[in-house]
Amino acid sequence: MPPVDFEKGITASAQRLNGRGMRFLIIHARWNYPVIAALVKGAKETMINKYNVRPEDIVVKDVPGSYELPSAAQILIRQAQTSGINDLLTVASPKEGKGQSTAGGDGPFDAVICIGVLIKGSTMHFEYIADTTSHGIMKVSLETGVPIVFGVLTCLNDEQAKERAGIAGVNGSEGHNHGEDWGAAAVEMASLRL
Ligand code: DLZ
Repeated sequence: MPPVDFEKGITASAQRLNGRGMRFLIIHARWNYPVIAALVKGAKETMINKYNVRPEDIVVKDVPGSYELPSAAQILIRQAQTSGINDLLTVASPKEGKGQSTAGGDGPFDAVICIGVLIKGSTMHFEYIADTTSHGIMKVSLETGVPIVFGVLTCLNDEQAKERAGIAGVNGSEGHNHGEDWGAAAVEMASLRL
């Protein structure tokens, strides 16, 4: 049988997506921060540069670790559904600075990206956190009706994490920044809500 030629990873959507006026929340863990920072940057830059999202319509919040992502998502989604996102912008992540929403006006989030990096250690922590976090994120998404992109890397070692964040590893390979895919997925999922 001849070898099958296929593109690994995500194929671009056939839709023409435009994120202008949409509001997004990125919540990221602070564990394994250099990798996290690259992933958050990849997601934000893709939304802004490829999908026309206004920087001021992306709220970035941080939590201690990946385990905290689902509960933070639920709290912030509900807060925005009740009061809009402008109150959240005044207390945005210190690393990101304060934003101001003007484009889409105030209102709920159209999609959320939860970003974390889990690296396997010598105990069972990794398995428990990965399992709980992935199920928790889906549960919050289904309960709130807001799409949440699963931006949690579950890696066996540091090199795998760096490679998936587009950071050069020991062999010089930069891999691919998965944050870019998550940014595109957030805009595509938000477009379902229009
Ligand atoms: C405790 C822990 C461990 C061992 N490893 C990671 C990790 O690789 N990535 C991550 O995001 N968080 C880790 N944490 C922290 C937990 O997610 C959580 O913050 C703590 O257990 C407190 O609830």
